[in-house]
Amino acid sequence: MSEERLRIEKPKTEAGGLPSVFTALQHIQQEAGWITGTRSLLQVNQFDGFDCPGCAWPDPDQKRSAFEFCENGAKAVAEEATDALCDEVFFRAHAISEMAKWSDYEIGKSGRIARPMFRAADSDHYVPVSWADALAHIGSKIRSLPSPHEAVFYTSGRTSNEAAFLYQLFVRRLGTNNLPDCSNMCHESSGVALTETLGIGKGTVTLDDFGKAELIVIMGQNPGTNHPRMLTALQDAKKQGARVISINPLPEAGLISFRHPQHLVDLLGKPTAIADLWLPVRINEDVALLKALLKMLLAREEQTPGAVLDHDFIATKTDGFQSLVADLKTYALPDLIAKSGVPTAKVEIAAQWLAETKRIIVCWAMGLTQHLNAVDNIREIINLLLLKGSIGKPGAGTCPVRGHSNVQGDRTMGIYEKPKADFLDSLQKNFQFEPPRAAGYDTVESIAAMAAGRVKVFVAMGGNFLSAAPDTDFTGRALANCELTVQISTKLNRSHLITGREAFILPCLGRTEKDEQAGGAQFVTVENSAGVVHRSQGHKRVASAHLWSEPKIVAGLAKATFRGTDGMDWDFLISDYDHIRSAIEKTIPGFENYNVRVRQPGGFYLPNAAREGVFHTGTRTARFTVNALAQHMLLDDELLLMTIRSHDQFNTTIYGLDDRYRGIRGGRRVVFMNEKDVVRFGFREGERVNLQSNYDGVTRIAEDFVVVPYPIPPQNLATYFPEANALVPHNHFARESQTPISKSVVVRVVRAVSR
Ligand SMILES: Nc1nc2c(c(=O)[nH]1)N[C@H]1C(S)=C(S)[C@@H](COP(=O)(O)OP(=O)(O)OC[C@H]3O[C@@H](n4cnc5c(=O)[nH]c(N)nc54)[C@H](O)[C@@H]3O)O[C@H]1N2
Ligand SMILES: Nc1nc2c(c(=O)[nH]1)N[C@H]1C(S)=C(S)[C@@H](COP(=O)(O)OP(=O)(O)OC[C@H]3O[C@@H](n4cnc5c(=O)[nH]c(N)nc54)[C@H](O)[C@@H]3O)O[C@H]1N2
Ligand SMILES: [Mo]
Repeated sequence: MSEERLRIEKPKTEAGGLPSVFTALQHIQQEAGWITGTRSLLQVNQFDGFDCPGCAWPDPDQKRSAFEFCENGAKAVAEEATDALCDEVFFRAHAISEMAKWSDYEIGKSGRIARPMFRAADSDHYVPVSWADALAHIGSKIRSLPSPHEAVFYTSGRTSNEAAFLYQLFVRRLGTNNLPDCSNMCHESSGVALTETLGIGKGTVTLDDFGKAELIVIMGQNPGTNHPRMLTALQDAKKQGARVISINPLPEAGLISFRHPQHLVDLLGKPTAIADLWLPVRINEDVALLKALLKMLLAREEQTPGAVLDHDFIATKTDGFQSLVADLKTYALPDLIAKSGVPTAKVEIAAQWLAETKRIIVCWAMGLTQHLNAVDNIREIINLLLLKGSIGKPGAGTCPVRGHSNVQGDRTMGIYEKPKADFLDSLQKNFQFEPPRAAGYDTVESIAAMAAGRVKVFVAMGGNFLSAAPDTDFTGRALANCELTVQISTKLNRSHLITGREAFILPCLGRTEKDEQAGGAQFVTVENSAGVVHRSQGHKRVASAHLWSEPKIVAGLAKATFRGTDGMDWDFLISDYDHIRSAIEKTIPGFENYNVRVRQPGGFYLPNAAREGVFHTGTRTARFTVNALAQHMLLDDELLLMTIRSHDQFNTTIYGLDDRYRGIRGGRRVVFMNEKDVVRFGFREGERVNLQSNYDGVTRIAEDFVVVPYPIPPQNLATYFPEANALVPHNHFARESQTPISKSVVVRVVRAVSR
């Protein structure tokens, strides 16, 4: 992509406001036209409408306004509701090798995929294929594999509960747990740490808790861009007197101040300041910072015994406190603070606020989960909350802010390569088959297995595996090494262009569209970040008559694979999704009376023991843990790179080329660098550079980035995902959760030779 139009402006200090309104309307108008677009927008997050395909931020339980969406939700809706169509004429006109040269932005603008398409071996074109032929071909290929473990079934987190449940049932009936998902690259580290320490892999807070909290800490998360509706919750919390601390290498406009784009008073008056305190931590030094804060809390407790820690909670509900105290004694406070990079005075204010409050919420996202020691990051947060007794009471708790709108629900439905025995027992009992017990491949293991030829068939329920996964070239070769790749998708992306020897695109309905099955119009259900299960129903006319719903596609795959030998009535299940929900109800605890409760406005909460102060861990108590500091031995010319999202993208879907809040216009190949490093390396603003990483003797290069001096800690860099994924080694990932190290890649920056 040419970066000739790139403009660098001053970063903004305010999110929302009129520019949000204008941008939202512009995307809607350009993609879907005024009438369809506006009609769709008015159904977002309404009780009888569809769940926003953007993020997983919860909706208010009771009162909803007519406008329960944000600027970026509007972009997500516009992206799907586009009237551009990627049909057989399009595929005839464009060879696959030609499209592979387009930018992600250009690929995404091709429109909605209109019908099933097939790429034959050695062909450079997709051609139309009927559903019957496509499914028969895929089914026979899967059947012919010597072992079911030679197939991998990926899921992205937009898939509904109904589709996800059927998908895992199909895959396990086939005989494998090869069910990697986007969560492996996302909040896996949170799930692992939370399960170990609190006995549940999900967060504990509800939207209501924000109004009751005294202190909200936001770590490694950029809500102004990625969860804009969270700013409303923060604004309300602040009106109730809560303080907000942001812990982030970047100042992030949305955490500085906010004008609610739908409140006239806000648009005309003063914006609400969001973070009362910003701790500019160095990339991946959160453990050092948290340890410093823990030490300061213990010191304050010694000065005023009983005033800082919740001894009662520690004594009755936790274990491991003494080991934590002993470990903290081995560190010198000044060393920890120096390592964190945060000025001492700021750390002291944070410690004081933590000391004097009792109802604390900690929110976090990808800034903590995508590092070698990501699980440690989250365990250290738990240490903090446990010291304060800030778990299992109103206005306090954990808030891992989820990404995809149903990523949490997909896990609840069993999309997981390491399913629990209870879940498999339940499948066995209800569906009369012997489910596979051995763990399957997660995302990074799937890549390695495809590269090594151990996996021959790759099926993706949504997502864009190639661009989302680390190590783009390696992952591309791994996919190309497969005999067959199958993508179930709404829109064209790079994973359709780097394929196995043969490839299919199976086009599906999106969230916004009407879903008619034999039993009439259907709705699906999803689970948000707060564990609320609710319905989602699109009302828009389908983009093409050839589209199938995701549940119908899964049923089609299962029927074509088993050809009746599995004794399952897949047609019955999909004729009315109530039947799928009844099957879920029988299999998974917490879904009692599913079909009735999910029809109530706003749905229902799933049980969450940790929220009630009950911890299903090995010891039946919440667990303090001892974690080591991050170790980065950077050479003088090495820097630590985080790959982050711009304001104009949803993961690998690029809505536009601006990152308005950070002052970037008209381009994406930028690298944010501390002013001192710019000078130290002799670069200038706007200069073109290449980024290089080197792991285990393998050099990876991403070319042609523009240097942008920026308020980021020294020796730290930021650039956008997915452009920089080529630098992320596929075989370096978080210990315990195997999440790629996308937020701490060691790189060198070298001047690009002018062209
Ligand atoms: N509009 C929009 N919404 C989205 C998405 C999208 O792409 N676009 N993606 C969705 C998905 S799947 C997800 S997972 C979420 C992602 O939501 P976020 O996690 O907010 O996304 P990132 O842009 O990856 O931002 C990471 C933040 O962490 C900070 N950070 C990076 N490294 C560190 C570190 O070492 N320590 C600390 N303390 N901070 C660090 C970065 O400066 C940045 O502010 O958003 C979801 N919502
Ligand atoms: N370097 C780096 N890499 C990262 C990250 C990072 O921060 N840095 N973040 C990671 C994270 S948090 C995540 S969650 C992953 C995201 O990984 P994925 O979930 O695999 O990627 P997405 O870009 O969200 O997928 C977009 C595609 O989904 C399809 N799609 C959209 N809606 C639907 C639908 O309703 N049904 C179906 N079947 N398909 C649909 C469209 O074809 C679209 O092109 O990326 C990860 N990769
Ligand atoms: Mo994510």
